[in-house]
Amino acid sequence: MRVVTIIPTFNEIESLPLTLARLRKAVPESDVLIVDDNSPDGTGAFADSAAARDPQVFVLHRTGKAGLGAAYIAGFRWGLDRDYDVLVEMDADGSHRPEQLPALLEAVDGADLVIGSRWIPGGSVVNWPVHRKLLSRAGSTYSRLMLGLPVHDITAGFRAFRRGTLESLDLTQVASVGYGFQVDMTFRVARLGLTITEVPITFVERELGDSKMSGNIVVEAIGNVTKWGLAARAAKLSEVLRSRRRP
Ligand SMILES: Nc1nc2c(ncn2[C@@H]2O[C@H](COP(=O)(O)OP(=O)(O)OP(=O)(O)O)[C@@H](O)[C@H]2O)c(=O)[nH]1
Ligand SMILES: [Mg+2]
Repeated sequence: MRVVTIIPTFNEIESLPLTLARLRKAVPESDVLIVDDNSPDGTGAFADSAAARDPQVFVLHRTGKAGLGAAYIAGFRWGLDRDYDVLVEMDADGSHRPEQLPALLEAVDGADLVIGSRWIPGGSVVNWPVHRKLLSRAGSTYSRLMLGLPVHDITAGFRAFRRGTLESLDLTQVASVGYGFQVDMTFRVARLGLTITEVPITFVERELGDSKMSGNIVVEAIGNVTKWGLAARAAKLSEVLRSRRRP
Protein backbone atom coordinates (compact mmCIF):
# COMPACT_ATOMS: atom_id res chain seq x y z
CA MET A 1 0.00 0.00 0.00
CA ARG A 2 1.60 3.27 -1.15
CA VAL A 3 0.61 6.16 1.11
CA VAL A 4 1.07 9.90 0.68
CA THR A 5 0.25 12.31 3.48
CA ILE A 6 -0.77 15.73 2.17
CA ILE A 7 -0.10 18.72 4.42
CA PRO A 8 -1.50 22.07 3.24
CA THR A 9 0.42 25.03 4.62
CA PHE A 10 0.05 28.74 4.88
CA ASN A 11 2.49 30.46 7.27
CA GLU A 12 3.34 27.37 9.31
CA ILE A 13 7.08 27.96 9.72
CA GLU A 14 6.81 27.45 13.48
CA SER A 15 4.78 24.24 13.34
CA LEU A 16 5.73 22.44 10.13
CA PRO A 17 9.30 21.37 11.05
CA LEU A 18 8.09 19.57 14.17
CA THR A 19 5.00 18.08 12.54
CA LEU A 20 7.05 16.78 9.60
CA ALA A 21 9.71 15.26 11.86
CA ARG A 22 7.04 13.54 13.96
CA LEU A 23 5.27 12.22 10.87
CA ARG A 24 8.45 10.82 9.30
CA LYS A 25 9.27 9.09 12.57
CA ALA A 26 5.76 7.76 13.32
CA VAL A 27 4.94 6.54 9.78
CA PRO A 28 8.21 6.24 7.84
CA GLU A 29 6.53 4.36 4.99
CA SER A 30 4.33 7.34 4.09
CA ASP A 31 5.57 9.84 1.53
CA VAL A 32 4.73 13.44 2.32
CA LEU A 33 3.45 16.19 0.05
CA ILE A 34 3.51 19.74 1.40
CA VAL A 35 1.15 22.03 -0.52
CA ASP A 36 2.25 25.58 0.20
CA ASP A 37 0.34 28.64 -0.97
CA ASN A 38 3.41 30.89 -1.29
CA SER A 39 3.59 31.55 2.46
CA PRO A 40 5.33 34.86 3.13
CA ASP A 41 6.98 33.45 6.28
CA GLY A 42 9.30 31.04 4.42
CA THR A 43 7.33 27.81 4.94
CA GLY A 44 7.81 26.97 1.24
CA ALA A 45 11.58 27.41 1.47
CA PHE A 46 11.69 25.18 4.54
CA ALA A 47 9.64 22.57 2.68
CA ASP A 48 12.11 22.70 -0.24
CA SER A 49 15.05 22.15 2.09
CA ALA A 50 13.26 19.21 3.74
CA ALA A 51 12.55 17.73 0.28
CA ALA A 52 16.21 18.12 -0.70
CA ARG A 53 17.26 16.14 2.38
CA ASP A 54 14.58 13.46 2.24
CA PRO A 55 13.57 11.65 -0.96
CA GLN A 56 10.15 10.85 0.53
CA VAL A 57 9.21 14.52 0.97
CA PHE A 58 7.74 16.50 -1.94
CA VAL A 59 6.52 20.06 -2.33
CA LEU A 60 3.82 21.63 -4.44
CA HIS A 61 4.16 25.40 -4.64
CA ARG A 62 1.06 27.38 -5.49
CA THR A 63 0.96 31.03 -6.39
CA GLY A 64 -1.11 32.43 -3.54
CA LYS A 65 -3.50 31.67 -0.69
CA ALA A 66 -6.53 30.01 -2.25
CA GLY A 67 -7.94 28.10 0.73
CA LEU A 68 -7.51 24.68 2.24
CA GLY A 69 -9.95 22.99 -0.15
CA ALA A 70 -8.14 24.12 -3.29
CA ALA A 71 -4.80 23.08 -1.78
CA TYR A 72 -6.11 19.57 -1.03
CA ILE A 73 -7.64 19.16 -4.49
CA ALA A 74 -4.27 20.05 -6.05
CA GLY A 75 -2.60 17.59 -3.66
CA PHE A 76 -5.08 14.82 -4.52
CA ARG A 77 -4.43 15.31 -8.23
CA TRP A 78 -0.68 15.14 -7.61
CA GLY A 79 -1.06 11.91 -5.62
CA LEU A 80 -3.49 10.26 -8.06
CA ASP A 81 -1.12 11.02 -10.94
CA ARG A 82 1.63 9.23 -9.05
CA ASP A 83 -0.30 6.05 -8.30
CA TYR A 84 -0.60 6.27 -4.53
CA ASP A 85 -3.15 3.83 -3.06
CA VAL A 86 -4.06 5.95 -0.03
CA LEU A 87 -4.09 9.75 0.27
CA VAL A 88 -4.08 11.24 3.75
CA GLU A 89 -5.14 14.74 4.85
CA MET A 90 -3.32 16.20 7.84
CA ASP A 91 -2.92 19.73 9.28
CA ALA A 92 0.54 21.23 9.78
CA ASP A 93 -0.25 22.82 13.13
CA GLY A 94 0.11 19.75 15.36
CA SER A 95 -3.65 19.35 15.91
CA HIS A 96 -3.51 15.97 14.18
CA ARG A 97 -1.03 13.71 15.92
CA PRO A 98 1.08 11.78 13.40
CA GLU A 99 1.40 9.03 16.02
CA GLN A 100 -2.31 8.27 15.48
CA LEU A 101 -2.04 7.95 11.71
CA PRO A 102 -1.36 4.16 11.88
CA ALA A 103 -4.87 3.69 13.33
CA LEU A 104 -6.37 5.50 10.32
CA LEU A 105 -4.26 3.49 7.89
CA GLU A 106 -5.31 0.23 9.53
CA ALA A 107 -8.98 1.18 9.18
CA VAL A 108 -8.67 2.22 5.53
CA ASP A 109 -8.10 -1.42 4.64
CA GLY A 110 -11.83 -1.96 5.11
CA ALA A 111 -13.24 1.47 4.24
CA ASP A 112 -13.36 3.95 1.39
CA LEU A 113 -12.85 6.94 3.69
CA VAL A 114 -11.54 7.00 7.25
CA ILE A 115 -12.18 10.04 9.45
CA GLY A 116 -10.18 10.69 12.62
CA SER A 117 -13.04 11.65 14.92
CA ARG A 118 -13.16 13.79 18.06
CA TRP A 119 -16.79 13.08 18.75
CA ILE A 120 -17.00 9.29 19.14
CA PRO A 121 -16.10 7.28 22.26
CA GLY A 122 -12.33 7.43 22.77
CA GLY A 123 -12.00 10.68 20.82
CA SER A 124 -11.19 13.99 22.53
CA VAL A 125 -9.99 17.55 22.19
CA VAL A 126 -7.13 19.04 24.19
CA ASN A 127 -7.08 22.76 25.02
CA TRP A 128 -10.36 23.88 23.56
CA PRO A 129 -12.66 26.15 25.55
CA VAL A 130 -16.17 24.81 26.18
CA HIS A 131 -17.78 27.12 23.59
CA ARG A 132 -15.55 25.79 20.80
CA LYS A 133 -16.34 22.17 21.68
CA LEU A 134 -20.03 23.01 21.70
CA LEU A 135 -19.82 24.77 18.33
CA SER A 136 -18.00 21.86 16.72
CA ARG A 137 -20.34 19.21 18.15
CA ALA A 138 -23.43 21.24 17.32
CA GLY A 139 -22.15 21.83 13.77
CA SER A 140 -21.55 18.10 13.32
CA THR A 141 -24.95 17.16 14.75
CA TYR A 142 -26.74 19.73 12.57
CA SER A 143 -24.92 18.48 9.46
CA ARG A 144 -25.56 14.84 10.35
CA LEU A 145 -29.31 15.41 10.69
CA MET A 146 -29.65 17.84 7.82
CA LEU A 147 -27.68 15.71 5.36
CA GLY A 148 -28.60 12.31 6.82
CA LEU A 149 -24.94 11.34 7.20
CA PRO A 150 -23.78 8.58 9.53
CA VAL A 151 -20.76 10.64 10.67
CA HIS A 152 -20.16 12.21 14.10
CA ASP A 153 -17.26 14.53 13.25
CA ILE A 154 -18.12 15.98 9.92
CA THR A 155 -15.63 18.89 9.81
CA ALA A 156 -12.69 16.73 10.89
CA GLY A 157 -9.57 17.20 8.79
CA PHE A 158 -7.51 14.11 9.67
CA ARG A 159 -8.60 11.65 6.99
CA ALA A 160 -7.47 8.78 4.81
CA PHE A 161 -9.00 8.25 1.36
CA ARG A 162 -8.54 5.19 -0.82
CA ARG A 163 -7.54 6.34 -4.28
CA GLY A 164 -10.68 4.79 -5.78
CA THR A 165 -12.82 7.04 -3.58
CA LEU A 166 -11.20 10.19 -4.94
CA GLU A 167 -11.30 8.81 -8.48
CA SER A 168 -15.05 8.31 -8.26
CA LEU A 169 -15.66 11.93 -7.16
CA ASP A 170 -15.69 14.79 -9.61
CA LEU A 171 -13.07 16.92 -7.89
CA THR A 172 -13.71 19.86 -10.22
CA GLN A 173 -17.14 20.24 -8.56
CA VAL A 174 -15.78 20.70 -5.04
CA ALA A 175 -15.59 24.45 -4.52
CA SER A 176 -16.01 24.94 -0.76
CA VAL A 177 -13.18 26.15 1.41
CA GLY A 178 -12.32 25.59 5.08
CA TYR A 179 -14.64 23.42 7.16
CA GLY A 180 -17.13 23.43 4.31
CA PHE A 181 -14.66 21.50 2.20
CA GLN A 182 -14.59 18.63 4.68
CA VAL A 183 -18.39 18.53 4.93
CA ASP A 184 -18.68 18.70 1.13
CA MET A 185 -16.27 15.78 0.64
CA THR A 186 -18.05 13.68 3.28
CA PHE A 187 -21.46 14.30 1.69
CA ARG A 188 -20.15 13.41 -1.78
CA VAL A 189 -18.56 10.16 -0.56
CA ALA A 190 -21.71 9.17 1.37
CA ARG A 191 -23.97 9.85 -1.65
CA LEU A 192 -21.93 7.39 -3.70
CA GLY A 193 -22.83 4.75 -1.11
CA LEU A 194 -19.18 4.29 -0.12
CA THR A 195 -18.07 3.13 3.33
CA ILE A 196 -17.04 5.78 5.86
CA THR A 197 -15.40 4.66 9.11
CA GLU A 198 -14.59 6.92 12.06
CA VAL A 199 -11.67 6.15 14.37
CA PRO A 200 -11.18 8.06 17.61
CA ILE A 201 -8.39 10.65 17.76
CA THR A 202 -7.09 13.15 20.27
CA PHE A 203 -7.17 16.57 18.62
CA VAL A 204 -4.70 19.04 20.11
CA GLU A 205 -5.34 22.77 19.65
CA ARG A 206 -2.50 24.49 17.81
CA GLU A 207 0.21 25.85 20.12
CA LEU A 208 2.25 27.80 17.56
CA GLY A 209 1.34 30.16 14.72
CA ASP A 210 -2.03 31.64 13.87
CA SER A 211 -5.31 30.03 12.89
CA LYS A 212 -6.47 30.67 9.33
CA MET A 213 -10.10 29.96 10.09
CA SER A 214 -12.55 32.83 10.15
CA GLY A 215 -16.18 33.56 10.89
CA ASN A 216 -16.83 33.64 7.14
CA ILE A 217 -15.74 30.03 6.81
CA VAL A 218 -18.14 28.96 9.57
CA VAL A 219 -20.98 30.90 7.95
CA GLU A 220 -20.19 29.37 4.55
CA ALA A 221 -20.26 25.87 6.05
CA ILE A 222 -23.59 26.32 7.85
CA GLY A 223 -25.14 27.97 4.78
CA ASN A 224 -24.02 25.16 2.47
CA VAL A 225 -25.21 22.39 4.80
CA THR A 226 -28.65 24.03 4.95
CA LYS A 227 -28.76 24.49 1.18
CA TRP A 228 -27.64 20.92 0.40
CA GLY A 229 -29.94 19.42 3.04
CA LEU A 230 -32.98 21.29 1.71
CA ALA A 231 -32.10 20.42 -1.90
CA ALA A 232 -31.80 16.71 -1.00
CA ARG A 233 -35.19 16.82 0.76
CA ALA A 234 -36.82 18.62 -2.17
CA ALA A 235 -35.43 16.02 -4.57
CA LYS A 236 -36.78 13.20 -2.39
CA LEU A 237 -40.20 14.84 -2.10
CA SER A 238 -40.57 15.36 -5.84
CA GLU A 239 -39.54 11.72 -6.34
CA VAL A 240 -42.32 10.60 -3.97
CA LEU A 241 -44.90 12.84 -5.67
CA ARG A 242 -43.85 11.61 -9.08
CA SER A 243 -44.18 7.95 -8.08
CA ARG A 244 -47.66 8.58 -6.58
CA ARG A 245 -48.86 10.17 -9.80
CA ARG A 246 -47.89 7.07 -11.77
CA PRO A 247 -50.90 4.78 -12.31
N1 LIG B 1 -2.08 25.72 1.27
C1 LIG B 1 -2.96 26.27 2.13
N2 LIG B 1 -3.05 25.78 3.39
C2 LIG B 1 -3.95 26.36 4.24
C3 LIG B 1 -4.79 27.43 3.86
N3 LIG B 1 -5.58 27.76 4.92
C4 LIG B 1 -5.22 26.92 5.92
N4 LIG B 1 -4.24 26.09 5.52
C5 LIG B 1 -3.58 25.01 6.29
O1 LIG B 1 -4.61 24.11 6.65
C6 LIG B 1 -4.36 23.56 7.94
C7 LIG B 1 -5.53 23.91 8.86
O2 LIG B 1 -5.60 25.32 9.05
P1 LIG B 1 -5.83 25.97 10.50
O3 LIG B 1 -5.61 27.42 10.45
O4 LIG B 1 -5.04 25.22 11.50
O5 LIG B 1 -7.35 25.72 10.65
P2 LIG B 1 -8.08 24.90 11.76
O6 LIG B 1 -7.19 23.81 12.25
O7 LIG B 1 -9.39 24.51 11.25
O8 LIG B 1 -8.26 26.04 12.82
P3 LIG B 1 -7.54 26.16 14.25
O9 LIG B 1 -8.22 25.17 15.10
O10 LIG B 1 -7.80 27.56 14.64
O11 LIG B 1 -6.08 25.85 14.08
C8 LIG B 1 -3.03 24.17 8.38
O12 LIG B 1 -2.00 23.27 8.05
C9 LIG B 1 -2.95 25.45 7.57
O13 LIG B 1 -1.63 25.90 7.36
C10 LIG B 1 -4.68 27.92 2.51
O14 LIG B 1 -5.35 28.85 2.08
N5 LIG B 1 -3.75 27.31 1.71
MG1 LIG C 1 -5.63 24.00 13.18
